Amino acid sequence: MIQACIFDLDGVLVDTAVYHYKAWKRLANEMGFDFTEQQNEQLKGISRMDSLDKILGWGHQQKTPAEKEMLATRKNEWYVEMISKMTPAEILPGALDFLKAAKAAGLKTGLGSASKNSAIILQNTGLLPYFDVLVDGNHVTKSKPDPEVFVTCAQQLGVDNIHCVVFEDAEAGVQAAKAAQMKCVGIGSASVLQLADRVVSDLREITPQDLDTL
Ligand code: G16
Ligand code: MG
Repeated sequence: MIQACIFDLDGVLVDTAVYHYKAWKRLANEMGFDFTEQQNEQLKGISRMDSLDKILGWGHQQKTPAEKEMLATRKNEWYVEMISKMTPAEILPGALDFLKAAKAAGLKTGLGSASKNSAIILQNTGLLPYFDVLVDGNHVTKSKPDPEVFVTCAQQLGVDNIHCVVFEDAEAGVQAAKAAQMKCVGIGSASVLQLADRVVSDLREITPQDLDTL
């Protein structure tokens, strides 16, 4: 019996990947190289520092830990400037209705995101009141595919892992959910999210009542 829903943020509730891409691209361009939107796919769901390491690798750049800190901070300032202007219009299709329906069905709700900026995004889009618990990049030490973010969220919700469903758009996130022995609904392409129990294009395609059949 499913008792709680744990949502990833970027790619599930909102599309912040476009802002991450713009900010990382600006940083790469300043260093004299570029990367494609297809390469950007590999940054979805992974932490800020892991993203920077990948990008520096693509540009064949060697940086010291202190330089990396500075670069990540610069990127984050540009990113925060963009997400500060987000509005409820940017909530992905079906996400708000699903959250309302989950609450109405008596399910607990949590956020399990790699982002250290989740609170401002939820605040600006008006999604914050729909969450019982927020666990994000500020509260965990290990990134997805490690299950830490989802396990911590379930603990704070007071629900056993096996009674939780995770909603994820990234392969690393689906792996994290399965490593935590949780059910997982993949948002996106079935060929990428093979480990998910069910894959949908967006949250319009599923209702809380469907979750017990996963
Ligand atoms: C999101 C994005 C990732 C990003 C990560 C960290 O994860 O998908 O691309 O690198 O957050 O974000 P920040 O730089 O804001 O801490 P999720 O888990 O919400 O999909
Ligand atoms: Mg995501």
